[in-house]
Amino acid sequence: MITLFHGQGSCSLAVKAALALTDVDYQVTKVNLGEGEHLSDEFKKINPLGKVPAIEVGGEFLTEGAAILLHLAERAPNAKLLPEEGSIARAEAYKWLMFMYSNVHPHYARAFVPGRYGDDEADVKTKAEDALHNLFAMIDEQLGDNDFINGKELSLADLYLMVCIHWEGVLSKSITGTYKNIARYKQHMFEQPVIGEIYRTEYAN
Ligand SMILES: N[C@@H](CCC(=O)N[C@@H](CS)C(=O)NCC(=O)O)C(=O)O
Repeated sequence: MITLFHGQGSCSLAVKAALALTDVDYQVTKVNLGEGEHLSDEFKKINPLGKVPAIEVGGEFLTEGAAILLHLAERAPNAKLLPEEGSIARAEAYKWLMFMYSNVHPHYARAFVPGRYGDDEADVKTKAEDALHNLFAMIDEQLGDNDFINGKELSLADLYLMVCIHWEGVLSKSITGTYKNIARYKQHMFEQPVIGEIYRTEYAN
């Protein structure tokens, strides 16, 4: 049994989607970010950084979304969350996963909570939004006619990209209103039964 510590609407949605795509036994424990539960002493025993996602597996805690996703892909190979081991396609999937985690996510953090990153919040947010649009323009180009970020097959990188698109409401210029390949991609992802359901039910309870 895996327990996912999940913040509603947060990057841990990628892990929630990955778990739902596998045959792994899991349960979700909600961490209310709005009420600061992630900053409690109790949660900091799970992740000293006070961030979601985290999973508990076999009495051990694992943090960092990318590490968790990669672990799930290894643990549930039947779910085919990554292309064939050793292939260039798999390396490309890693690249896009890291692209989201190390480029896109940090700029979103600045757009969501600019006051953490500088005294001139408007300036921090504007620069973050500009950087995000540069990154999404690259993603839009990569998507081209592809159904998924890596080409024809879904991979872990898509699960994280969906979260990054889902956050577009914090931006003054929307992503799906600006990039037509991304808009088509989002629609296509919503039509995937498991992923569509995860997003449709995320705010249901
Ligand atoms: N590098 C971490 C970043 C996790 C992260 O930033 N999580 C956000 C939610 S998307 C969070 O818990 N934020 C709470 C806070 O920073 O106060 C990972 O990829 O797991």
